[in-house]
Amino acid sequence: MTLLPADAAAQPDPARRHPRWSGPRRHAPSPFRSGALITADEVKARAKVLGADLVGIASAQTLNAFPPDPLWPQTPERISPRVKSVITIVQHIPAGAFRCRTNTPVQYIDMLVLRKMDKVAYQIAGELEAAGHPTFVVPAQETEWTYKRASYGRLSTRHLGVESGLGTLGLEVNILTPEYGPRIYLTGVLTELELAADAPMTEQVCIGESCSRCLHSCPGNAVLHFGIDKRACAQHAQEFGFSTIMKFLDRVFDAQEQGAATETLIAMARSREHFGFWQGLLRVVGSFGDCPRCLAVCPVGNDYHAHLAESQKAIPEKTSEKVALGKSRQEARRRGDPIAGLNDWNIRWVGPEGYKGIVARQVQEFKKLQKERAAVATPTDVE
Ligand code: B12
Ligand code: SF4
Ligand code: SF4
Repeated sequence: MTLLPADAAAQPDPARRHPRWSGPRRHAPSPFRSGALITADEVKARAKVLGADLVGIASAQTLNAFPPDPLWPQTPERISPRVKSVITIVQHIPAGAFRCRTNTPVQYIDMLVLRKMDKVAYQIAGELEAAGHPTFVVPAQETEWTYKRASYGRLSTRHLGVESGLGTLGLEVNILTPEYGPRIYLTGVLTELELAADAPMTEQVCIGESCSRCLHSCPGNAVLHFGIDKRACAQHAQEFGFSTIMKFLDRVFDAQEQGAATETLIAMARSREHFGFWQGLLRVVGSFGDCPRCLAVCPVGNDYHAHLAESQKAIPEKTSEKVALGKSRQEARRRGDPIAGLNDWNIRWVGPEGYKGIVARQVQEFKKLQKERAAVATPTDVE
């Protein structure tokens, strides 16, 4: 007689499941066994099977030794001294959303991308824990009230990405991956399991000052020299974010104090701003990720070469002032002027070797691959 697990009776017959059933057990069962050795390669392979687009591993020891801003250390240690490794999970934003007339499709799909990423991270955390290794996920978007006036997350997931060997920070401090440029979201899975860490890239992925397309496209003039003016960015990136809520409430309280009539207050509540908050609560749209311009125009990544090169070639926001600013920064770097984003501490995440033509190499390889594909295409393929 075969012994069945206790909940076997409750399980539906696998043969009778709907083929498109998408419950949590749709994937092959976890490969991790309690007491057995689990390697970094196995964890990465599993994350890919679960749907991660890219995955890398950083050592908690290194992350503790190199906080992005040492005055406000965003380190695993501050969350739990027991964490040994951080698995960085990346989900790319489909390029199609960047080909539209408005930003709304990106705003909506961002939310779906984050949802998928969280599911992958949650699943891998559960599987490692079931194999005996306590593991959890850090929030990918929320910030911590006590860190730098709530502008910092518990960990900087971009820096996790760099330390996990997945890319380097660009001129606008987005992390650029060779595969998808900056068009990604990232999260971190923190585990007490010791895993071999990936080596960070030493070559700068960002083309740098001679490109400056992110600077040209930025509606808020927020792109600094390997840095970002957060306040200026947030006005576009978070149209209905926390500071907009505060400004709205200030106006309502002022009006109330000045004895405004009930109808006036109701009219204020019927405003586009108030509607924006509701929309944000409902679906996140509007409360973050509103402005995708620096993501859309960055020429790094095969997704750009395949789908965006033509639609994003012209940058309507480009002005002669922005071009001049880019040039002056290029000269400043050539002269070796002190640049905060490239100082001895920060250069680690930008790529200490400088730009060595990764994007040009990528374009060549991409074109070669396209030619090969065209050559093997059968008549049915091209019909
Ligand atoms: C708060 C936040 C914002 C804020 C502030 C951004 C910021 N740079 O911190 C605002 C609203 C502006 C914002 C905008 C955007 N964001 Co945002 N954001 C976050 C969040 C939640 C926390 C950021 C954080 O903790 N930063 C940490 C610190 C280290 O960043 P920093 O101060 O810029 O870093 C520098 C300082 O440390 C500086 N430094 C400062 N002081 C000192 C002092 C010393 C002594 C030294 C040595 C260094 C130093 O050097 C660092 C390197 O430049 C993260 C998620 C997360 N948990 O990481 C997402 C995140 C960074 N955002 C993301 C995205 C996609 C965006 C937007 C594109 C959204 C959009 N479409 O509108 C824009 C892009 C803006 C840009 N170019 O940076 C993605 C980034 C993906 C990518 N490819 O990089 C993230 C990682 C979310 C995610 N989970 O994937 N964001
Ligand atoms: S998200 Fe928009 S406003 Fe912010 S840096 Fe990028 S282009 Fe500028
Ligand atoms: S647009 Fe150009 S300068 Fe800006 S991050 Fe991308 S490669 Fe770097």
